[in-house]
Amino acid sequence: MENSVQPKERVLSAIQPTGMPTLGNYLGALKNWKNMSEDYDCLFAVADLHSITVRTTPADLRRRSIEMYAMLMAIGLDPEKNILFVQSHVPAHSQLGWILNCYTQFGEASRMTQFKDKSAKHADNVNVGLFAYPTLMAADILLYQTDYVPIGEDQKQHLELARNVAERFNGLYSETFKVPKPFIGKVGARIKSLQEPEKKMSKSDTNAKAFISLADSSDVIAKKIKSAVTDSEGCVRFAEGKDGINNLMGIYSCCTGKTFEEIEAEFAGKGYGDFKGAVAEAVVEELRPVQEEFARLMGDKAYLEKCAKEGAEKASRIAYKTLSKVMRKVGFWQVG
Ligand code: ATP
Ligand code: LTN
Repeated sequence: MENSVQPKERVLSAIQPTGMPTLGNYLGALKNWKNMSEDYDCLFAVADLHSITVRTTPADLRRRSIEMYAMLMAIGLDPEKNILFVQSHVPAHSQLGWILNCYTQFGEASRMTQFKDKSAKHADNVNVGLFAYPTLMAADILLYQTDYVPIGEDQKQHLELARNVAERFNGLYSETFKVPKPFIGKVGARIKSLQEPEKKMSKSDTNAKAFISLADSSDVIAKKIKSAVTDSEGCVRFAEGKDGINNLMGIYSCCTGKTFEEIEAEFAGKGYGDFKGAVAEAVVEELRPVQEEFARLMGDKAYLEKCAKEGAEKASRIAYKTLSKVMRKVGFWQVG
């Protein structure tokens, strides 16, 4: 229908500034963000409030937040076309997060596997924020009446909780929140650790050989891929029990656009050495333009600040509409 301009559907996602993003974050999340940014009305956030659930130093938090913001722009997200903002710059997130805590059951939050994993990993600091992490994430999403949330598979359970909380609130009062849907890319959804390929690649892994950081040089990338754990079969094919090779095939496929069949044909009769060399080259080529743009942006802090300020203003305008509706429905005394 030529004459009716449909409003674009809305997309929101966020990433924690807990370190330089990894190839897993990039292929599983950020690249999808870029792909969606043309066709949807998008908001992307640096989830700094979430990142203090794990202890960090003030200097690291500040630097990593700036770096993550610059990285969003470096992967090609345009601050004029998308809303790029930092979560703590929009207080409505904390405000709605608190309210949603009161509409989420202790039992359902206790079932979150990320909470169980993170409390085992940081046994000396199992704080209430870690437990309430998914309700703050629900607030991030629900404030913007979001249609789709691009995430890696590890966040599916959190999104399910956000949907349940939204439905519960809508049922108790009246239609307030749009119930969001997950958007999970096919291949990059779960990039694995290079050292323990049964685990996901994670930027907070203590073993730097397990992940490729978007800041790694070509040499470092090649070395890490060369030392990736594989198996003794010596044949490049996707199969059960070949987690290491499956993972490298996934990475190669994401970077080159080739299917698994094409990759198997390309490396038929060749060893893992050849294959790893090709994977390294493909990753280096994929990351080169991102790294160059990142370096340029980090040299212009004033511009980054200006964009973050404008992003927060645009996000706040949308967020406060939902927040005031929620506050009215709950029954808070509203004056003025
Ligand atoms: P941390 O190690 O600090 O817990 P993380 O590397 O797991 O962090 P997050 O900031 O929690 O990354 O996630 C950012 C986005 O990247 C999320 O959408 C998440 O689903 C996605 N993601 C994280 N790790 C992977 C991975 N290995 N493969 C694919 N997607 C991933
Ligand atoms: N919990 C997510 C980061 C995150 C997020 C969000 C993702 C915070 N708020 C809202 C999507 C939508 C993570 O750890 N990957």
